[in-house]
Amino acid sequence: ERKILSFKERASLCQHPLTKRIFGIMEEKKTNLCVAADVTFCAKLLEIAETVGPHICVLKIHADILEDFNSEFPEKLKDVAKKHNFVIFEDRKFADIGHTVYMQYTKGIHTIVEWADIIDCHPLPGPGILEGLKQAGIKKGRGCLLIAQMSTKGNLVPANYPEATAHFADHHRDFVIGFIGQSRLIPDPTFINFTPGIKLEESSDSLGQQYVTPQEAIQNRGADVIIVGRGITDANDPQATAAEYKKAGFDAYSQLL
Ligand code: 5BU
Repeated sequence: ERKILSFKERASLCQHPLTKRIFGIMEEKKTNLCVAADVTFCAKLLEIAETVGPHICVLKIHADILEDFNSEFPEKLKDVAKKHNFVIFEDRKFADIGHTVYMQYTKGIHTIVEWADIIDCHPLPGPGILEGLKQAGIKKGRGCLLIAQMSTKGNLVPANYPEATAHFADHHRDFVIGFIGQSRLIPDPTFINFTPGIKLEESSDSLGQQYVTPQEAIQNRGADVIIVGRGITDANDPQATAAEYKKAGFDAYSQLL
């Protein structure tokens, strides 16, 4: 029995061009892997992007941990993204009032809106946060993920928060392209579900991170895209390991078709 729609079918249902594009990349490159490149120097990040580029649909970064961030870096990253056909996700987790997030998105040294295809925000402040981000993002074709749940031990996200988040997304379909969470919020196939906290073996780190396997995330929790950081970036051979995660993720998806 077929449990899900293919990425190709989902691409055809999407209104948002960025969602369409991401599902298209996932179909074409046969990957539902997003690598989290959490490193502190631009050259290292660009090296990871080159290495894992062929195996990913999305590269997730934290620009604010780069010690030598400079205005040439986003251009270089965009070139690698173009070469290997993946999209760039700045995991900024905006969480302030609309006016402030608008400035954080467009100003400062990072000018995130100029280069990040995807950003994310906490829905906690209410609709104003999306209205602020939208003012800058929509005209550039950007998309935003809503953080519905977190992977960390003891997080304070209340049980009814995911439902409220889904409702929120439904009212901002021109900008919200999906969710970050530990399980699928709503069946709607036009939203993409990202899940962090992934390793090939179930484990945890010393600061509250909790990991589940690609198979568990995709087959039991409804993840579309798995986010893998240290499982790949700390491996002896990040390229081979990325290929391994890609296969685990794509096989788990294919088995549901
Ligand atoms: P790791 O090295 O695979 O643990 O990295 C996970 C990444 O996903 C890291 O960049 C976090 O900032 C990000 N993350 C997360 O781990 N858990 C969450 O609930 C959210 C984001 Br939202």
